Amino acid sequence: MKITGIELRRIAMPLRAPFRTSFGTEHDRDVLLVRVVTTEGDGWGECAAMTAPRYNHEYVDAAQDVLRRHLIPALPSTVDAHAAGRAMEQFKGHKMTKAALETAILDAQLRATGESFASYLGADRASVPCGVSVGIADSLPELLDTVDDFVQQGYVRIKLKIEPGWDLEPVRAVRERFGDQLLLQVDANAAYTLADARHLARLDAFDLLLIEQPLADDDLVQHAQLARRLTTPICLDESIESAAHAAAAITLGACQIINIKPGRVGGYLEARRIHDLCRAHGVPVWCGGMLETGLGRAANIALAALPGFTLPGDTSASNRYYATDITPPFELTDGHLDVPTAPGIGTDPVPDVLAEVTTTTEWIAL
Ligand code: NPQ
Ligand code: MG
Repeated sequence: MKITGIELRRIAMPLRAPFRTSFGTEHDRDVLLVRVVTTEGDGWGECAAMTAPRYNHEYVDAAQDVLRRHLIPALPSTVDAHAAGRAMEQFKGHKMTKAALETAILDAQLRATGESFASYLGADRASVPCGVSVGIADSLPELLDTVDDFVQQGYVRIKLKIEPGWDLEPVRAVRERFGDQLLLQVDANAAYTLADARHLARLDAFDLLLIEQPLADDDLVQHAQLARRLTTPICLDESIESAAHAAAAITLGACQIINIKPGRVGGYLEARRIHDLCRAHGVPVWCGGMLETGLGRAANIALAALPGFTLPGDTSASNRYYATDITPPFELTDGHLDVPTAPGIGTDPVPDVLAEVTTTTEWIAL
């Protein structure tokens, strides 16, 4: 497969409601889309990076810059996803950016051979159960209304974003209102330190599925120390950027569960390696989310259908975040989303919608 050119397209997607986490409040999603044009057809990839380097060090302008200056020029003239991955290894970091390019190439390659992401990755289910991530609210009544709405919509698991000052009370309120049967977990996005261990242990009373990324991303050893002081299982998100990190975290006892986001770990090939490693070690995994449009969402749903994804993911419906998605919307049926079966990622942008949200396009001829 030869790439003739690559389009870097920036789109601005207004969020239906602001999304607040321990690292800030987002009102719009500024997304970089990569479209590779090859001798065999096109392929799409979506970059998970945010506008500002708050979740991790990556940000959208940096992603576009490193693609243009380094990653795209390093691609071999004949390429597939594995060859692209190898060609990009010489550059440090920028996993979300590498993932977007690798995904676009994998999409083109699979569309050309007529195979779906789900089939290629090894999915064994036709639909996946979905959870939803609930932002930090202004008040407990507001939070309970929001959670109630998601429960009514059929989400099978609720994740509450927490931070110091918004942790025990919201969890207690949701447990009291919705009962012990509700699958409930929390995500701190690295907002605590080991000095908070005694406080975090008070969450043990609420029978949570897990606590996600309580401590700093580079603090595997302290996560292992915290794990010994909690009965609530620790799940790592930001800390895991590769299969090697996953192996280290498991060996150290830094986590009992791993959140796999293909962007964060450099693409679907590395995501599958982490899945395989965790499965071999009996470590449950689930698919995280980065407020993807339908393009990123489609591929994530395929990944979430692999056998080791034994916990519901943040693979919510399109309308969780967007009034109008750039693809036909993913809609919940009985708390599940259907895994796309068409070749490649299995969906396409709607041209009119895509044109409407596009802010810039850059064409790089190869
Ligand atoms: C997480 N996602 O699991 C992330 C963090 C996150 C669904 O909770 C804009 C773009 C805002 C990406 C806010 C969920 C975001 C974002 C939070 C990702 O940690
Ligand atoms: Mg997280």
